[in-house]
Amino acid sequence: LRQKLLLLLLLLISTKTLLAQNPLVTHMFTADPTARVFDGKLYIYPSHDIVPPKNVKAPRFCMPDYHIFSLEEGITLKDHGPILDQNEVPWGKKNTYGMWAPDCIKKENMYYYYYPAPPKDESSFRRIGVGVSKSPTGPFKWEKNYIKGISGIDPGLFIDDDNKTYLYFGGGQDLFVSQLKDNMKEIASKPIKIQGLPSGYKEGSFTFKKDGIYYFTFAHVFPQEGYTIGYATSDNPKGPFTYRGKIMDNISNGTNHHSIVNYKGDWILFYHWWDISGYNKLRSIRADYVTFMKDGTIKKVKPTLR
Ligand code: FUB
Repeated sequence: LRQKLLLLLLLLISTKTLLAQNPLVTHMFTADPTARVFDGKLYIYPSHDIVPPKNVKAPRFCMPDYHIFSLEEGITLKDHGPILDQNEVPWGKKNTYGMWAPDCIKKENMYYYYYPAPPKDESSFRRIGVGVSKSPTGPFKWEKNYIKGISGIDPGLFIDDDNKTYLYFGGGQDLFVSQLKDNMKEIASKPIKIQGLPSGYKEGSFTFKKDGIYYFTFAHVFPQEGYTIGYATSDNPKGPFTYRGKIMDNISNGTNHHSIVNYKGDWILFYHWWDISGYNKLRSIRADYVTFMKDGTIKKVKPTLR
């Protein structure tokens, strides 16, 4: 028993150590981390920045594919990618390097991976595609068409206690939500604008529920400050929400796409910075602990930057 307790203690310490060891991934650039805990195990679904290859005119970000990471034994982050290349998107425009922030969610023992990409029919800046797998790390069976009735970036998923699934998306002055059908591949309701958010550019939303409160968090550009992480709360996943303030001030990271999950009893914020490159288009994912106050508000996170 003593040995087991010691091992448990070591595992707990190493988990904390790992998350304090920012950046979390050093063999490639990673951004926009959506962390998920499936059956007690931590997975990270980020996007992937690269240095633009020769002869490629650098788009705003240069993002060719997706990798998935899992935390093994609470110590090592394992890379399971690439799981989807830009030129394998059935409905996608080739060689656009536009594979922006994804998400993945588990429903009834299946895993659904959502991603935005530029469509070959050029009907929109980004459409949102989905793939399904029996495993959180794939392989995924990719749907032939994008999800009809919505367009935009940054898909974010939330499944409520009653099993209703919501797809949040968008980047701009407004963000949107649609309920999904049980098949997870079609919308059940037309997108509605999320009410109650402050003015200014917003993107990269992440929704979760804690103690009966729906938290809607989002990257938010303050005119004088730049990208921050803001949050709003509601008693309904579709809103209207009440803006509660900032979770993180601007850290000059270019954008501030993030996620917040509870892993082994700790609330953790995953976000990105440019630790390795010194350049905010070649980002690296990181994590820091989040503190909730007794009244449900969130204490501003001070990132452990160097
Ligand atoms: O990383 C590419 C795009 O920039 C993401 O989709 C946005 O959230 C922003 O981080």
